[in-house]
Amino acid sequence: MSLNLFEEKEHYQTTSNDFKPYQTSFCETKIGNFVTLQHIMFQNAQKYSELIKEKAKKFGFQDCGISKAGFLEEDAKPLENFLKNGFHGEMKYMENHFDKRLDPSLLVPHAKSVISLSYNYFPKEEISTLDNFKISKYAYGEDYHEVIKEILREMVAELQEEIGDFHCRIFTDSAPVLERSWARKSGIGWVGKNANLITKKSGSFYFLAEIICDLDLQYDLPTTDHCGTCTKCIEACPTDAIVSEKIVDGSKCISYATIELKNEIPSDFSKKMEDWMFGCDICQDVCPWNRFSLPHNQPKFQPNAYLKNFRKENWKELTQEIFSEIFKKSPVKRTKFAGLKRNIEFLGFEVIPPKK
Ligand code: B12
Ligand code: SF4
Ligand code: SF4
Repeated sequence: MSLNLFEEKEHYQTTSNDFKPYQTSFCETKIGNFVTLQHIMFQNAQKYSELIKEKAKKFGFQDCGISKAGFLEEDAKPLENFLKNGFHGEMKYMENHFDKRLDPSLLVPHAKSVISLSYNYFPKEEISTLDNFKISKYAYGEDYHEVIKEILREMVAELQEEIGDFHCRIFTDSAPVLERSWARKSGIGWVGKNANLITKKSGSFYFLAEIICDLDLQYDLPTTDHCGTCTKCIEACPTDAIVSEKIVDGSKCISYATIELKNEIPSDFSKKMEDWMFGCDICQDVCPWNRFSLPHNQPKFQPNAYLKNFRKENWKELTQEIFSEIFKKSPVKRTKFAGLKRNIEFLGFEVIPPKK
């Protein structure tokens, strides 16, 4: 609609020499309408953005930032290089939808805005690592895909009640969306040297999610990078998977080997796993910004009694039945029983000192 009014304005400018009085007043009214409409659109964008951020807080999101949907120019080359170098290993899905990954309007028709959200998963208490295999903090409780999507659905329903119907799709690690790039663009944090998105006030132990919608909104600006001269994550990574600043060779990452890889774990990982049986938190645990992480308050992310009490011996005796019981709703389901068993067997019972 605004485009039509804009065309009227162009018409007024090019034919202004032979105007008859009544035509002038007609066009002036149109320009007046155009300015008024623009003003209303601006006010709505501001009002809706404020409302979205209020709702994000109400629904428990840690941060919310908004970007204009469009082509992610700066990220095209890093993504291309990531794939060219085979850093995705056997994650073949990463090769699909290259264009959609860089431009959400190809994924969500008429997309105008990307609302990025972060959801804290930092636990109050860590599971003991004494005589135990390690599991990444993000996998202590129920599967975040389910938990966050449910929250997003409720949040969108409330927004639609107040704003009126708008078209949108919700995502969390569930589609070809460069989630860290959008979160960076909308100022939630910066991409650390460990490639994770980091926020000054809360570190990096949070999930990312998006609402991609056809609303015109008010857009946020990226924040600054606060890694400085620190290189703790690069030094601590036991497999040297952080090949350069902000670039992780996924195929070398323990998270990939224990979760994504379907085949045998390559011998290159031998004696480097530091007892991680599902995921890896090393490059985040050593990050000074994670001193500011505060515990989440999502009951569904609490570990169950098995996870709290199991020790290496128990994991070694794990059966399909117990696996199904412990990980009924957990993201660990992704590896299946055979995958977790493979990881545990790979780790064996060696005690490997952490990398200095
Ligand atoms: C594939 C994948 C993996 C792979 C590959 C990791 C990787 N670095 O790409 C593996 C299995 C190894 C993995 C591991 C983990 N993952 Co993962 N993963 C993904 C997934 C599905 C896609 C990521 C992707 O597109 N990678 C391709 C590269 C090119 O993209 P990128 O790293 O996101 O993009 C950055 C680079 O391009 C970088 N960059 C590099 N050079 C340059 C240069 C310039 C100029 C610019 C501008 C940018 C830039 O900046 C981009 C962001 O702006 C996302 C979900 C999603 N759809 O986005 C989750 C996601 C990134 N993972 C997540 C998590 C939590 C993890 C783990 C911490 C889990 C764990 N504890 O085991 C680890 C962390 C490992 C690490 N240090 O990165 C979260 C990250 C949350 C956060 N705070 O950042 C995400 C967003 C899932 C979610 N919805 O919460 N993951
Ligand atoms: S998650 Fe672990 S293996 Fe992967 S980059 Fe970080 S420290 Fe390295
Ligand atoms: S450990 Fe240091 S270099 Fe790595 S992400 Fe954190 S601040 Fe940046």
